[in-house]
This record gives sequence, C-alpha cells and structure tokens, in this order.
Amino acid sequence: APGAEWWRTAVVYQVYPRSFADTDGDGVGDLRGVIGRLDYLQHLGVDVVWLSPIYRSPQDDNGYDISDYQDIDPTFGTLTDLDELIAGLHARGMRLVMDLVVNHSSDEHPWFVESRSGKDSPKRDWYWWRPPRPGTVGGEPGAEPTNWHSFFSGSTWEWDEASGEYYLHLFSRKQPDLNWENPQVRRAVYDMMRWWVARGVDGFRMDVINLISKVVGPDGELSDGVVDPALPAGASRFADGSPLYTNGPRLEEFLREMHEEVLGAGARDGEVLMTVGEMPGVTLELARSVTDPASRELDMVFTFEHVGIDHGPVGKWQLNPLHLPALKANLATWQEGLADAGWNSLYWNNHDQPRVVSRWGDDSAEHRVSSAKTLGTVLHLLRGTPYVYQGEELGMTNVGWAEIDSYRDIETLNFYRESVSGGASDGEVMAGIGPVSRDNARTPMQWDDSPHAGFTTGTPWLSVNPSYVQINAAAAVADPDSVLHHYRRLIELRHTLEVVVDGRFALLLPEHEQVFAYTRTLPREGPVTGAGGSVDGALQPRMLLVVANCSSAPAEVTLTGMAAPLAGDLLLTTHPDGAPAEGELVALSPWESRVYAL
Ligand code: ISL
Repeated sequence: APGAEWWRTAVVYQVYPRSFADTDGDGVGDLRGVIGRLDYLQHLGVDVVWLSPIYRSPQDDNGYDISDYQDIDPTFGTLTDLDELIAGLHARGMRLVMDLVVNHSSDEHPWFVESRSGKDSPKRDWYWWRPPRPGTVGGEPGAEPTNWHSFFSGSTWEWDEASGEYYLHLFSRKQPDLNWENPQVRRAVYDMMRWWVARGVDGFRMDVINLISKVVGPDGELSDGVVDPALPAGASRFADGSPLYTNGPRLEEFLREMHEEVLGAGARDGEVLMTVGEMPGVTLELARSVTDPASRELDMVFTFEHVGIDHGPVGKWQLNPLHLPALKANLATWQEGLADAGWNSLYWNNHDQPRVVSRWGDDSAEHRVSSAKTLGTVLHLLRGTPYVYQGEELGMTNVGWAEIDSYRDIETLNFYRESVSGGASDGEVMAGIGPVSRDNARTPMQWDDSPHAGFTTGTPWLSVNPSYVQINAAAAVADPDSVLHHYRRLIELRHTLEVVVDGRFALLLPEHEQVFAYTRTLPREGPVTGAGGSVDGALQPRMLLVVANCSSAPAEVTLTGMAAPLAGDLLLTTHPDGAPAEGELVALSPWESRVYAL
C-alpha cells in the first residue's frame, strides 16, 4: 500500500559520525556523541538519520573501507552503543538508515586477506584479479590490465607481487572491488544485510551501488577506456574507464535479487525499509526504472547531475560559477522525469560535496543567512525526499584552507600529489582544491562558541572552521530568524501539506538568471488531506508557488497568470518585511524567497 511508503513524507538527516560529536576526547566523533544529540535532531523535525559508516575499518577513506561489516569500529563505540542509538531514535519516532559499502571492502577484510593468499584461494574469485597485460612485466608502468583512472588518482590496479596478479580498486588501493559476478559474494552481502535488519535498522544508503556490475567479455576480460582526445597529451597515462563499470549490464538484476532476498515486505515484521542508491553517472532512464516500485529494486537514488553542473572541463577540481538556468533545467528534468514513476532524492550537500552556501549561495556576513535559507527553500519544496547534511541547517561554510597540510581527505591528498608530480604548481592545485575538497564538508560540527566549537575536549582530527564563533547550533537555536528555524519550518511544511509531498512540479521563468520560481499543484478533484493524515483538509492548499532570488542583487519578475496566488497566503518568507506583490509583479531583495499558497 502506498501509505506504507513512509519515506515519501520523510526528511533525512545525514550524520558523518567522525565529525559530529566526540564524547571521549580523542578528537573523533562517536556513537555516544550522536546519542547525546538526538533531542537536537528531534527539535529540527527530521524523520530519519543516515549514518555514514561506523563499521570496523582501517579508516583509509574514513570508514568507506570496511574490514568487518558486522562490528563497530572502536573509534566510534560498540554494538551496544549502536543498539542504544536505534532505541533512542525509535523512542522519538525516528528511524536509522545505515551506509552499505559493498562495491568494495577494505584490503584488511578477512575475505580479501584470504583472496590475496594465492591464486588457488577459495576466495580468489571474490575480488577482481587479473594478470599483467600480455607482453609486459607486472608492476611496471603500462602493465596494468586496463588503463582505468582511479577515482582517487593513479591506476585502478594494484600489483600484488606475492600472488603475481593485479587486483582492481576503483577507489583507493585499500578498497579492493568485490566481484558481484560471484554468487557467493552476493549471498554473503545479503546475509550481512539481513543481520542488520534483524538488529533494527530501517534501511540502507548504498555506496556507489551502480558500480557493482562491470562489463565483462566472454572470457572474463575487462577492456580499456577510451582516452579523451581533448586532454593535453601526457596529462595522464590513464583513461576514463567509467563506461565499463558504471550502470553495468547486470546492475538491475543484482538489485532485484537483493530486494527479493533482503528488502521485500516482511523483512522485519512487515516493516517497510527505505533504500537509496548512490549512483554517480546514473541516467534519468535508469533512475526511473530502478525507483519504479513495480521494478522492486530501490526506493530512490542519488543523482550527481545537478552537483556536477558547475564542473569544468577537467572535472570537479575546476569549478565554474553557477549558471542558474542550467541548474533549474536539470532539476526540472528530474522532477518531470520521475513524476509518474519513481521517486527523487533531493540534496545539495553530503560528506563529499562542498558547502552549498559557499558554492552557490553567498557566504559573506551580509548574505549568508538569507542565501542558506533560500537554497534550502528551493530544494525542500521540490517533490522527493530531502536530505540535510549535518551543519547545513546552520548555514555552515567552506573552510577552503590554502595549505595542503591542513587537509586529511585521501581524494584531496592523492590529487595534490598526482598534480604536483605532473608539474602543476602548489598555488594552481590549491586554487582547485580550496573550493571543492571533501574536507569542506568534514570540518567538525559547530555546536557552540567554546573551544573547538564544542565538538571535542581533545584535539579534533580535522581543524574546526574558525567561523564557529558566529555560526553554531547554540546561537541558531536561540535566534528565531536563524537558518535552523527556517529549516524546521520547511520540514514542518512537508509534514503537514500534501501539496509538498505530491504536487506536480512546473518550472516558471526557465531562462531567468537570478530567480528560481516554480509551482507545485495537486489535481483539482478529490479530497486533500494532510501529508500525515492529521491536518484539517480545509487548510490544505492545492497549489504552492515558490519564488526565490538566488543572487546577491535585487531582482524583479513578472509571473504571468499568477496574480491570484500572489494575493494568497504567504506561507514562508526569508524577508518578513518584503514588498508585497503588485499584481503579477514581484520585487525581491537579494536572496529573498517566498512561498505562496493557494
Ligand atoms: O567525491 C566524489 C566527487 O566529489 C565522488 O567521486 C565520490 O568519490 C563518489 O561519489 C563515491 O562516493 C562514495 O564512495 C566513495 C567514498 O569515498 C565516498 O565518501 C562515498 O560517498 C568510496 O567508498
């Protein structure tokens, strides 16, 4: 029954535990830190916590390299702490979604240790082992089985001298890819997932799940990626292999099998689980197929198209200024594309993305608060399930350090090393890293204005952003005009208005370079009840109009045919003393946004 799909009315909050709250003074956040902040999350009004990985891990990629899927890393606590976290969430009517990282494991996972032990190991085929390219000597440049470039720089292949073959790692060399072609691997993953479901988790966020099916030739061969002719000669001897491992031929088959084995109704006493697949490079067509409930695969996916919209020709390390019409067009395509089948996830931020207020807002003292509120408004009133990344509700900003020594992220450090050894200057490389490094998202959560922002009594693993003196949760809770209270109201709108959950999306003024405007509309016929079923139908609007100035200059728009809605209720605004609309004409201050109901 559609009513059982609770995630359609939910808002998810992502906790990156390492940077959330530290209770034992070791400078790294922990599960007891999350437990201690549940009242804060309840006050914000979120329904679900997605917890980035807390499993046993050597922490080469901050827990996205797992050496035991069924235990907690001592840095974060114990299984007993996790049980207490689940109980604390459930007692408050909230749910827990765990990160599932099964495209790869850690190289220290016993599965890989055994696989590596020799060509005859019974687990050899659990990972991707391949001989050197014919006519070459293993370990020498050019001997790699394919020319693929790793997400984290260098080759995707690591030479293992002892067993005389290479293994595949799309990410770091400590993250070997699991071989999903092997049914034993899939069975082990499903068993592990069932164990977590039985323990009480309410769903999974699946790390790079669209990379699990590789393109394999008839004799098991993997093939070279095509070298981009636009790249300067000698830029890198590696090529983009992504078409050979992204959205692969067996992906949907594997997802259907996982659904049948683990996720189907009745997984735990008839509880409905929530699933979201992280899918860099997913197409709209594939997303629709995967998230159509009839397919029985996943509930929603994370697309990367909108967060790639400002990438330069060489990718994320060269960000361009945002061209608003392009962002609007992309979001509109996904809103329309998944209107009748499938479901969107809505996000600006996560632990891999720079802070949105610095990236697409204006983090100057003058505009930080209103730009954070306005970006929150345009995202949260779209159709789909919104995700709030820790600190986003405070309008936390990029830290953008100028020195490489301040950074800890493996992607950033590897990119720096590769670029500098390729001849680029420190200044050039740091100019790319500052605005986009993943560490911008990973500086510790800013709780108050005490030392280290109240995150730890020790030395934080990554320095706090000096902005904590002004930007912190204690100040935001105390200020009724804070970004935090604006996010609370947005979340409340989703919980109370059916039009926010189900209304059909229509983009207005697609070419406007400053203003993001759209409507959400419910059908004219039929009763309208609250999203939670508890609100008086008479109070339910059938139409919302969102008008948002996404720029630091004033803007004026004429919303043809909108005079009536503009005379209606103003449900939410960033500027309570803004000039009322005159007929169809709306004048907006910098970063002013309004939500009208009809
Ligand atoms: O960070 C990225 C872009 O800025 C992506 O390339 C990212 O590496 C990719 O989206 C996959 O991310 C996920 O898997 C990685 C892990 O490092 C990320 O933190 C995780 O979100 C490998 O497990």
